[in-house]
Amino acid sequence: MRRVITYGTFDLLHYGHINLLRRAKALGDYLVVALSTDRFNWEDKGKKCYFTYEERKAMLEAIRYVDLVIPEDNWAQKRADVEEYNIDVFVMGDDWAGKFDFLSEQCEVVYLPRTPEISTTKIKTELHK
Ligand code: C2G
Repeated sequence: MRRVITYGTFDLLHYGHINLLRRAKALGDYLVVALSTDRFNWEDKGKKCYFTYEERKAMLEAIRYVDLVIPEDNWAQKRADVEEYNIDVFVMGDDWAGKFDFLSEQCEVVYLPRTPEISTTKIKTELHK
């Protein structure tokens, strides 16, 4: 059983997120999503989410590619998560390319091309017009 993990905020869930989750799952048999908590988003990522952690978690759990959702509460938990969840593959969109290469001592590290043209920021901006 190849176990995959990815991290993110996944606010205003859109097809770019789904494309990432689909490709991440295709790299293994079991996909863990570490979902940024409201505290982590606001205090460490400067992101104010539209949906709460519980709402974002419920939406992710409804996606066929997602097997488990865990909280991401800090930048430093990735090494421990990889060990705790017996992760074989760490996946992120390539806007993070290179940033998590240190994990390659513990597991494969894969950066997937982002889906162009869509982002939560773009959705918010265009809806605001
Ligand atoms: N993504 C994508 N294509 C888009 C938008 C997002 O492939 N058009 C990917 C991102 O690259 C990321 C995932 O979807 O891998 C989640 O995106 P965000 O919710 O924006 O995650 P982010 O804020 O980058 O959080 O510790 C890591 C951070 O928690 C990552």
